[in-house]
Amino acid sequence: MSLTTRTISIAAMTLAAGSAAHAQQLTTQRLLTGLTRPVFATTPPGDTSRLFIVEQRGSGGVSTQAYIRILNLSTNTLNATPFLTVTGLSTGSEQGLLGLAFDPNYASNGRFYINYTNSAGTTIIARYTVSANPDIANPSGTNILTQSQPFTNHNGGWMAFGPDGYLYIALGDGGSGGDPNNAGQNVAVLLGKLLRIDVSGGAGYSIPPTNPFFGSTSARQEIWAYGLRNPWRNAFDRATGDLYIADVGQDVWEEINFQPAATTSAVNYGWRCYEGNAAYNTTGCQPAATMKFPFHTYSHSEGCSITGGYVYRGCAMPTLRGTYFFADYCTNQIWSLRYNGTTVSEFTNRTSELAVAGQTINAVVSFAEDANGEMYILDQGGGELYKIVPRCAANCDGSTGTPLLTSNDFQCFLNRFAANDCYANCDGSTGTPILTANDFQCFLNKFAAGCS
Ligand SMILES: [Ca+2]
Ligand SMILES: [Ca+2]
Ligand SMILES: [Ca+2]
Repeated sequence: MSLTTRTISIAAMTLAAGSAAHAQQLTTQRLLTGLTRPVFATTPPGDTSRLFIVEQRGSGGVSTQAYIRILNLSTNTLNATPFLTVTGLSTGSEQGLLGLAFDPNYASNGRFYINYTNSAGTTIIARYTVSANPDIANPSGTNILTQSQPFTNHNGGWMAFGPDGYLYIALGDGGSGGDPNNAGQNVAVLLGKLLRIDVSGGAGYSIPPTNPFFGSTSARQEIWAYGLRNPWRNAFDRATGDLYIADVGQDVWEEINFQPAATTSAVNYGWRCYEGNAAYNTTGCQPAATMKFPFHTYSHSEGCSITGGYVYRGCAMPTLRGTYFFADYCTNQIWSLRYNGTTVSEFTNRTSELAVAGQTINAVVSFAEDANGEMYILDQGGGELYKIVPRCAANCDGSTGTPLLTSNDFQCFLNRFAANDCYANCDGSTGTPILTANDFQCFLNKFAAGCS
């Protein structure tokens, strides 16, 4: 069938395909239950078939042990054998295995990095490698960076490689409350910082020469940004390289900070001088004008501990591309917004939209992205993994009126197909070419099935 003929037949079907209107765009699929304190998930670069789920501790019934487990995304099944088992962990509520990052060259060097607190509560960043079996890691790693922790809380834990190929590591202020050791504002220590290191060498790490304190004898050269309390889940926008830092507040304010990709200097995000935009303890502090304040805050009337998410850049929900998701761990609220570096728009509470009858999304400890940019929610309350999906996959134009599906959606699909947009890969194929006549048939089927 030619494209033109198919277009006509598609258009003719718009009259037949009635569907109930739904004003909401999103819902969730619960992919897994029964995980043990899931805390993070990620994938090796370009690996669209698997999601690596980090359990915090208690895996296999052992309190000091954590697994990294592999979910096969084509079958939604977990591998029986963990990818990696980490032992000797500390067991405080904010301790355990906290972070995972795959090397940008993982496909060739098999390297990945984990962030955990050992039995002494010390933060360990360690390098591991995959074995000859792509689903199993070699059991022993090499410590490349350690940081003692004065208190059990505020360990940070997030790690990711930036678009520059350097490893970014989030460290909290060391804990207790109010940053009693003044770590956040002290650039002579690593706590309360975002670090940036070069792990591309044979062993250990080196300092990128473009780090703001490179060559300093008074400041720690690993520091990329400072003035952070407990940056709990940060994210690089995979399209722009902009960095979103969600910093957990002390008593009143939760905050999200924005670092444009072009940033080169050491940005001071304010803690313990400021909590959100409010003065917390300004004794001995630099002027506020030298600090960067969050672009979005919410008070403890709405939550108590922010969980940063990601900027959506996936295929399935094209009208949401560029939308940043985040949540509150305590009140189970999930929000989204857009931020262009100046202005917040489309601020939306997504909580009821993402809820499914009979399921409860609570204790949202992290979001995750797969290699296609589709987004997931890790629910520590039920040990669950949810995927954020369109409520109506054929609603290509993201319309919210009645009816939801119209001829505009066919035109939208055709346009996206012509533009080689991954939304048009309706059948989820992975071969070459990725867009074929099957995708038209698939879209027709989804349209005809309607939406409820
Ligand atoms: Ca701040
Ligand atoms: Ca529509
Ligand atoms: Ca396809």
